[in-house]
Amino acid sequence: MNYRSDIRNIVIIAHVDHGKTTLVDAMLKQSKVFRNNQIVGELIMDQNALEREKGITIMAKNTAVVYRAVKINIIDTPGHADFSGEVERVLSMADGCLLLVDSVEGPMPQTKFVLRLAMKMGLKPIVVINKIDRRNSRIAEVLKLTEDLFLELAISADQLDFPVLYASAREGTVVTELGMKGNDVTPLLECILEKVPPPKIESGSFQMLVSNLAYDSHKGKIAIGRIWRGKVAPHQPVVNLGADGSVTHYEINEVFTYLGLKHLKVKEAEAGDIVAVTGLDRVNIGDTIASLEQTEALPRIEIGEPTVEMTFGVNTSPFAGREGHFCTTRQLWARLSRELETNLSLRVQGTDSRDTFLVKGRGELHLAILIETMRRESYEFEVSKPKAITKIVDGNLVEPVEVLTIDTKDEYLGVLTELLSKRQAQLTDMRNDGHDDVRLVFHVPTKGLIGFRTVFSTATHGESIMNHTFLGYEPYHGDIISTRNGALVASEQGIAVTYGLNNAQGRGCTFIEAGTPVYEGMIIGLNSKPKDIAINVCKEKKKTNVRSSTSDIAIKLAPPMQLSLEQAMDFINDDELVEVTPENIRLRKKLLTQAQRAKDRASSRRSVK
Ligand SMILES: Nc1nc2c(ncn2[C@@H]2O[C@H](COP(=O)(O)OP(=O)(O)OP(=O)(O)O)[C@@H](O)[C@H]2O)c(=O)[nH]1
Ligand SMILES: [Mg+2]
Repeated sequence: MNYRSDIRNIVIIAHVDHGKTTLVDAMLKQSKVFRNNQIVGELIMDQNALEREKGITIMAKNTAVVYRAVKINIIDTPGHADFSGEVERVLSMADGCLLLVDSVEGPMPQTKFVLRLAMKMGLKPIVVINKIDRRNSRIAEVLKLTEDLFLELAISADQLDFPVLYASAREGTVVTELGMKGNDVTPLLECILEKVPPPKIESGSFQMLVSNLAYDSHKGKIAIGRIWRGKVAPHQPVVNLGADGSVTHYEINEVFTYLGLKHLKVKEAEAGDIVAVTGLDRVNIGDTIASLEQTEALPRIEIGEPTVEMTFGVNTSPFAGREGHFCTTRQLWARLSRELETNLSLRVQGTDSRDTFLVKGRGELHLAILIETMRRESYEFEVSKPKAITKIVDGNLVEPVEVLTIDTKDEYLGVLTELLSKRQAQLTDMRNDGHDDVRLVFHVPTKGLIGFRTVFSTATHGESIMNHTFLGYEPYHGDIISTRNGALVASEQGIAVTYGLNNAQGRGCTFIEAGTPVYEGMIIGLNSKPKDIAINVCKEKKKTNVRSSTSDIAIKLAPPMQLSLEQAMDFINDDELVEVTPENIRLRKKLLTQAQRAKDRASSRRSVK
């Protein structure tokens, strides 16, 4: 067995926001991959529009820096639990991992989740305690907790022998001992060279595992992955070994390697390196590309199962087709099928209705990001309330359960415990920092978390942070009864006017402004009572000849509560839908007319009897 001493492959893993992408910034900036006058900004790798807007990484991405003539291939991963599939997909490319831990927050559920994966893959870990510049950092304690986590998760003894570095990714500094003054990230680069094993090279001819796909309008599909054996060059004949055992012949078109943010076109790449190749138009993630002489497939990538599902259907509202370019079943299906190629933890299946598909993902955010992306691409469709996916194991109904961590203040303890107990959550840990900051840890079924984020941020006035990570399956605990109030539902099609909306505000709060087109069955607000009520928001004030003393006073409406896509998904009940178009997010009853809804209520009453 040979090694390639001129390469190291590392993946950066951590809980959300612990500073992975910022640390990559620091490595890129120090390795001078930018021109001196180039303004590069922050979170350079988070290039996707939604990543920039939300300030989170959604997709795992490759980059590389050169240090002392060694190329370090770096894979940045998302820390949000909903995108765990992205981490699972890329781990096999690396030999080592940088586990980042925030010096204040310490190890969080997702830290444990990703570290467990990395240990299972046998990656050599380097611990980086990050954000040491934070005022209330508790570095010694965080290190102790991290060591405990390793004791729990390490599979072999040598995994317990990990180096620890201290970083301020934002300042671009890393030190090996606390108290040292940091200048740059050199200690990190040195540590990677020294501790991460160089890639092993097996003898034999070309073999690579596809871990990612990209598209280019000129080059077509781009397959990205690590070469395990041999060499690859442009125009080389290869076979692609698919999931179903299929063997397809291709000729490699171009070969690229990474450097900074660039793809470098190369004449040849060798085992141990991470490359992007073009010319294979039917390749999928998990496939092996191999030479004609040795057509052996590598083990496929294992991805965790989805936990949340919802339907995506053709828009059936009276406003269908007005705002989107892509509105048909065929277009919706084609788009979802395309998504399946790269979004590995997503599943799509048909339903009883040919215009509706069941889409399954790793959490509400995973699905919300897909919906938002499609709407920006000018798709128009309707989605149902997200639901936790139950399954039958050994004849028993089981459901997904998660660990929920909440960082909050003492004063919200009561309200949070009450809200969560209704959602079948069990408090498993509670830590007070001696002041009024508290960390609560719960076990909660996924179904109890659906719609919880909105309630949570209202209840704690936006002053608390929640995170949840998949734990496993447990016997079904029974249904959770929705406690949402009824909806204010438009009773007629037209344009909402101030007078009509003012009437609606007498019943509850409204979601739309005067001048908004509405249709019968559209939800325009939240009732302050449990039942739905239909209201004509297009109704003008009756004109009379008699002037009353108050008639000239303009009505002042309270500002509408405008729901974001995620809030809308959280808000709706099972008999409701969210209509998503490039321009609007509308809420509606599934059954649009009052007559249909009355009939449905009557028949469900009968079926209960
Ligand atoms: N004070 C301080 N803040 C930091 C440091 N490193 C990162 N941050 C901040 O922490 C926030 C999150 O940083 P990111 O680099 O986006 O974190 P991430 O781990 O990539 O997050 P995800 O990809 O969404 O999981 C940003 O506001 C950073 O500016 C640090 O060393 N010190
Ligand atoms: Mg990131």
